[in-house]
Parts: sequence; structure tokens; C-alpha cells
Amino acid sequence: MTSKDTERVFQALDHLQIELPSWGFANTGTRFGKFLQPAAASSLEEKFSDAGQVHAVTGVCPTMALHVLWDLPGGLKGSKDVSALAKRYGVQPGSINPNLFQDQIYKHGSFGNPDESIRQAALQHVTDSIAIGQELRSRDVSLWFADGSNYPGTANIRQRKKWFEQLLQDAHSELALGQRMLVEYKPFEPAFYHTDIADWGMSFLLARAAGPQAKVLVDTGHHYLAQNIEQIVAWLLSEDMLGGFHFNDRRYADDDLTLGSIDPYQVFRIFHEILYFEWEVDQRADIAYMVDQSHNLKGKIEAMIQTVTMAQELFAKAALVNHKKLAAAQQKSDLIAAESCLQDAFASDVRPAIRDWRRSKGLPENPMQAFLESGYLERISRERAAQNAATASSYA
Ligand code: LRH
Ligand code: MN
Repeated sequence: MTSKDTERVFQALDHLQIELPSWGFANTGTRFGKFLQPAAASSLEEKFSDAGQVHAVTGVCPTMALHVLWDLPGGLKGSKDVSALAKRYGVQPGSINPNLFQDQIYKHGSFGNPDESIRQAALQHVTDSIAIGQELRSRDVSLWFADGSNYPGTANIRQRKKWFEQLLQDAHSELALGQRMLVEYKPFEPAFYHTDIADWGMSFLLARAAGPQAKVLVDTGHHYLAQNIEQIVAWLLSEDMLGGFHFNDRRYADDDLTLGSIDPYQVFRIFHEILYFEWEVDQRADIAYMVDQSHNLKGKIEAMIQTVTMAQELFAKAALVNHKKLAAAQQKSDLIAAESCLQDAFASDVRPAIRDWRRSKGLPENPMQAFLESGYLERISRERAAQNAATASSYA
């Protein structure tokens, strides 16, 4: 690594901020059960406290995404406490996630439900979530819809599309200046025949039809294994429609595993497309880098620190791609030279430069070690064990 390379790593890390999901600190499971961790967070205060720990040892996680039903069951009324918690734990409220999938009324959908009163109830929840965002001065409202069907012929796909178009436009009209609406897509689960917003194209069309403050959210776990995610990212950048990411990793489906645990080169290729675009247009892309994971077996805070440091490493490697040399090789269709630009960067050991960057920021060189030596885990395991033990649940 030359000093120029180290400088490029420093510049890249100066710009990478990662938003943590409140729900990533709670006890979560699969339909086959939930393995309870004594240290897991169950109250919003505990989630802010844990996110504060990750921010303290990494320095790059100043915001935490909130899921309205799980974190703000009282809706707007609860926002005063949120601001107090944010102040106390040094982490600001991040994207606001309405919950349009848990309430019993959403059995046959929310914006796609044939029952208009349920569609209106869903719109009201989104409108309330937008108001919460304004109250908390958080920028993004992040929309994911579980809507779809399980059997052929049971849903009018075109009619539901029309309802989504109209209701997303209605929601967009509630946004304040500077607020954004992120539309997340997912090919399946919990619906197993069709999902109303199943891929990037459907999200793109609906976001564009909704209005200028609507963008596409790319959850890396929401793609078929054969899909080229970085090509989708390149297209969305080219159309100025990329609003943000939900980062996680997977071997099969929406496994929500820790970033880079299965395919680190996938994340590197995504970061490369972003940094190559920014080099070409000589401008930072306005992207929300967020984590969306559920840590069913790993320690929740440790998994979050692992995710953030892995993201820093892969982002730093992508910053080492020699864009000028790459552009020339692409222009000459010099395949080996072009491919080597990425492979050489990916093979670079950026960890010493990252440690230097952390030292220059007064941050611990090894965030995981700093956290494990802090005694925080032992303390919360003692304090929270009883309340967590009481939350055992069974699937059926
Ligand atoms: C859906 C999803 C969505 C969240 C949820 C926790 O799979 O990715 O972003 O609301 O996970
Ligand atoms: Mn997601």
C-alpha cells in the first residue's frame, strides 16, 4: 500500500456512515423458534444503549433505524422520549420503518388489500410514520410491503399495482421538504406466489410515479441467487434512483446473516460500482448505508461490530480500484487488465491503514476487542437476563 493508497482509504472511511437497525439488537428467530440471549435488548432504551456502544467503538454509526410498531407503539406521542434517549446515548433516530405486515388486518395485504378501509388504515400508518420522521428530524421513511398472494388466481395483480401507485403518491404528498421515501422490494416471503413489489423494476416505477422524493431501497438479501445486484445498483445510480441499502448476507434466501460472512466479493463489487460512479461524476452519491440483519445465534452487539468493520474493510478495498486505469482498460476491452484492477484492490490488506485511520480519529484500533474489554456485555447480561428469560415463545 502506497501513501497515496492510505490516503484513499482515509478519504473513503471519512465518508462511510452506517445506520444500525434497532431490531438487530433484540431477540429474533425463525419460524422454528427463537434462541434467547440474556443480553438482548427489549426496550427502546436498551436498543439505543447498544447502538451507542457500537458507535462508541467504531465512530461511524451515528443513527439507528426505528421500526414504528416495535419501537414506537405509542406513535408520535413516544417521540419526546426518543429524542431524550438519542441525546443520552449519542445516537440519532434514523430511518422510520412503518409496519404494514404484523397487524391482523393485513392478512390479505395493506396497500394491495381489496378492502378499501384496510388500504386507508395502511395509508394512515404511513402518514403517521412520516409525521414521526418530521418530529424526530430523521430524513428517510423506509417502506417495505409484505403484500402478495400464495396461490395463482387469488389476486388481481394489475388492480393492486394501481392501488400501490395511488397510495404511494398520497404518501409522497405528505413528505416535508428534504424528507425521502425509500421503496424496498423483495421477491418472496412471507408471500409465496406473488409479491406486489418483487424486484427493482417494480420499486423503480412505483417510486418514480410517487414523486421526486421517492427512491429505491436495495436490501442485498432480496434477490434471487443468480441476480447481478451490482448491475441493479449501477442502473439505479445512472437513473439517480438509488436511495439506500439494507446490508446483510445470505447463502440461500433472505437469511439476514452478517455482511460479508458468505460472499464478501459481492459487497466489494457493489461498493466498486458506487465509488466508480462517484469518480466518473466527481460527486458523492446520496446513499443511505443501513444494516438489516437478525442475529439469531451470534451475540447481537458483536455481530453488529463485525458487520460495521467488515463494511469498512470492503469499502476501503473498493476505494483502491485505480479508476483511471480501469476506464482505459474497459475502453480497450483489455479484459485481464480491467478485471485485475478489481482483483488487485480486493486482495489488498487494508487493515493496517484502517487501524491508522481509527487512531487518527481517537478511536480504538480494534473495535471488537475494545467492546469485549469494556465489561458492557457482562453488565447487560446480568441486568437483562430475567426479562429475556420471560420472553420464551413457541412457533405453534
Ligand atoms: C423484510 C425486511 C424489511 C424490514 C424487515 C425487518 O424482509 O428486509 O426491511 O422491515 O426486514
Ligand atoms: Mn430490509
